[in-house]
Amino acid sequence: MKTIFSELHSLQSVETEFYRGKWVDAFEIPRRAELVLAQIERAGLGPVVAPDSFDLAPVLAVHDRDFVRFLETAWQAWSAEVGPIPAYPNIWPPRRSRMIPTRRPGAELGRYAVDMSSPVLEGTWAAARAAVDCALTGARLIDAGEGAAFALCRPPGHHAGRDYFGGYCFLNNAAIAAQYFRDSGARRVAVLDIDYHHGNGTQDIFYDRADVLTVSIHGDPVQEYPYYIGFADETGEGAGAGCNLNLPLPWGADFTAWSAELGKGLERIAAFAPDRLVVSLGVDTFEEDPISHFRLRSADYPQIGRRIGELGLPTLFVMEGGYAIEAIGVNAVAVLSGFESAG
Ligand code: OKP
Ligand code: ZN
Repeated sequence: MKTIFSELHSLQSVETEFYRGKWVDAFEIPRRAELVLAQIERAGLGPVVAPDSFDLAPVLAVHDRDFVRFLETAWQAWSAEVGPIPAYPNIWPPRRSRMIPTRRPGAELGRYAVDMSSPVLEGTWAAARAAVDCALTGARLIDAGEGAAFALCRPPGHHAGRDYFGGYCFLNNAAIAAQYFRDSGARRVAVLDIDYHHGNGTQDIFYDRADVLTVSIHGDPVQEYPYYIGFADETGEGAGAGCNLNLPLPWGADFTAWSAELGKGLERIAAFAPDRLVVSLGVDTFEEDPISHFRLRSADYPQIGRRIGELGLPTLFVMEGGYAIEAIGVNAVAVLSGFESAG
């Protein structure tokens, strides 16, 4: 399959992140994408192509207009007031706030950011837009008849909701691609999120929708980020009732346990009979991941891809997490190769 990749990802780059009360070496670093790219070439997965440029319409089809305008202008406003230093929120609106716009970039940052994981830098908007372009180009390739494509997106996207960002994410690449599929004629689209962390942004975006099924296998939010969302009893609302499936697992879950949840997710997707599948591909389920607590091994990843491939659906893979630097390439490409072995 083709990989869609943009060098602009490297514009989102910080040395450190705030983790458990300390500034530590950042986990979500440009090298992650470079190592996945290197493994794609080593494994001969297929051609690597640059993304096409899309306008903002597909972004605005899932994200709130004021939120998008904020992200686009945040660096300019912040750096004009504070100087050319990374913008981190340090204040958030209390519950029941009236959400009246302010004139201060720091206050606006806290309105839209849900945590300190996603600093706004000079190149953040360009990097986030390039990641969206990768996902949309992959979707377009699939609409043109490719059976599968891999959007090597960075920064990741699945924690970005309609009007919020966080968890290393800014714009929800997978959700934007899923909506693009709908707008280009797919009647039903499924999103399968196999990143270790719950795809809260994707759930948020499609929660009241019957045309997009969202399925996520993840660390139980009672003990894992994003904590406040991702519980098993969140099943969708309104027209979307029954169209969200959360499959949380406790810390320490091994491939046997994980695999059983994958089976439930795949069964639900098959019953939904979508025209297109988007896979939020995180490999932070790996036993050596530094911020995660599942116990999958490298030998498990080809099987994951093969089982997804057995659905027989046109499938767009979108890169999300994975922080065990030495294994991210091998594990991510193993899923993709496994998928192709099912075809
Ligand atoms: C992004 B993706 C918890 C720190 C959480 C943010 C994690 C974002 C993961 N102690 N930091 O889903 O891989
Ligand atoms: Zn993750």
